[in-house]
Amino acid sequence: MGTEEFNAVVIGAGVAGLYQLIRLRRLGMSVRVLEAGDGVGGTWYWNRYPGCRFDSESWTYGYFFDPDLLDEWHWSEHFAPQPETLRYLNHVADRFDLRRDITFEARVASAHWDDDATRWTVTTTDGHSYRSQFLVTAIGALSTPIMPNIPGVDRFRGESHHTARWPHEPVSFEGKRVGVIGTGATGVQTIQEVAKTAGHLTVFQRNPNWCAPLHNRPITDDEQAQIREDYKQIMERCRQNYGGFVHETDKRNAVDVDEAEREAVFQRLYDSPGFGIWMGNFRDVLVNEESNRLMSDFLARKIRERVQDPDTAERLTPRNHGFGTRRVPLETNYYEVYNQDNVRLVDLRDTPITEITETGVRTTDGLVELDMIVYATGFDAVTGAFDRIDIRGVDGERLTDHWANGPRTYLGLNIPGFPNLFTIVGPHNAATFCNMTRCIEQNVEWISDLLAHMQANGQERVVSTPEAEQAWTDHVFESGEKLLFTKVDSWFMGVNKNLEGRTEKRFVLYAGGAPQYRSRCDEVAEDDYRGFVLQ
Ligand code: NA7
Repeated sequence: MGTEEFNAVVIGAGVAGLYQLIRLRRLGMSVRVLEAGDGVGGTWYWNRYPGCRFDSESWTYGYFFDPDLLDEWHWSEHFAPQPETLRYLNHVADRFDLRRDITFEARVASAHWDDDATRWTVTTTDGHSYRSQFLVTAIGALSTPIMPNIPGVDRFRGESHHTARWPHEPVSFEGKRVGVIGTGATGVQTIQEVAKTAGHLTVFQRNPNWCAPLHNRPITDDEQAQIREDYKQIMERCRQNYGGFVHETDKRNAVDVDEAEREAVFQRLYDSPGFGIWMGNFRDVLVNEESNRLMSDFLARKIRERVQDPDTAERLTPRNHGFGTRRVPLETNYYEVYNQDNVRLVDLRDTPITEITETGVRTTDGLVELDMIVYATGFDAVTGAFDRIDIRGVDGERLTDHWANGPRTYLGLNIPGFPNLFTIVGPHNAATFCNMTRCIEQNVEWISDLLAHMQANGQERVVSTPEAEQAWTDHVFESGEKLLFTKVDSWFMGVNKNLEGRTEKRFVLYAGGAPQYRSRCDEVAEDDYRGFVLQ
């Protein structure tokens, strides 16, 4: 098989890969996008589980780079469901005629750098190879689903699905005995939906999370018109917000206002749509233990109000971490599900799962017989997709070796020893903790500007220095120090108990916030790409 030559190879045709393709074309580059799925959409292609939808306001998640695109697309709901987002990304692919540069069902196995030739050789699992001067990974932070390390996982003879590998055909729960394992953001969305039709639903919960109401509703024509009119302000608000959301942080500390006022703010946030409760709360809620406890107590009261059985309410209330220190699932009648006769909560802290059998899930309390098991057990987050590609840089250095003690990068976008490689939403990049498209656009535009700069200066090779990497890694650690989430086990901190060697916390995110990240990237560019060697 011959090797095809391109100026750039992009891995992944999700939100990041599609936009990167558009921008590389504008630089006159020949580009090949390699996509494992048989369609575009990335996250929104793979995650077809029931109830999957945005937790970002739809109108803040779409691309902002093209005013005509903004003008012509109508989101039907404030928090659009997955099929609509997938339609949107397909629309983008059609509108910009992107498919002709994408190879589908092409899963990348390796990417090796040849320093003499200044070329990457990228090989797919089916044996095709591609050579390019530049390589951009757009492989997602939550794209490597993980099954639980429970004995017998392959033995179950009924239907079973991981939420991130959901079938393309409709799945019916009607009258079935369904078990859902996992109560993260995905589990919560799934449970709400499955409970509507399942004959019986058993939720296997290891740890509860602090959930908050989504308050979704259709977008009326008047609202649509208003959103269009307000786009400039919406963009600016997203630019200012820590996580790229439209919400504005309350400049006050929760501990500095009196109880009545604090309670009123918490209630207003609880009654408001989206992540306002997380991203628009008092500024100290995610850093001050006392403020965090006040918020958590408020939510614990809400759970007790909404769940009829006091024992179940207690089991649904997190006791090992405070509000917002793990990803906040947004919900619609999630807690009320536990008031239904056809739903039972199994608390795995008391009765752990011992095995999956041919017919169900066995806990220390006995066998729960099931027709279907849904695994909402999450991902090998942030570094998982990188670890599954054999990426080698100068002198054959493996990226997995470079990151053996945790990721190290410059700006979360490049790694010393790995020239002409850019990692959109890579570890230590603000995009890992962001209203994704907002940070992805920043990543893509910054990379594209650097490539334009190289073209203008006749440069062929770019790589960051070890000193720049060290300084950035130090900054990443420092920027997270004060945040309470760094003390809690979750995928934010690289903990995954299903994977060997991943029980200890390690920094995989950038916690300094999107605005600070953007200004640091801009400073680097203005300072002649400080920290990079351009040749
Ligand atoms: P998460 O947030 O990683 O949640 C995974 C859930 O699965 C969580 O409740 C886990 O419990 C549970 N889990 C994982 N392994 C097991 C085993 N072995 N036994 C029982 N329960 C288990 O993944 P999501 O898909 O919900 O969300 C990922 C992100 O996608 C989310 O943050 C959004 O940004 C979109 P644990 O809490 O570890 O005890």
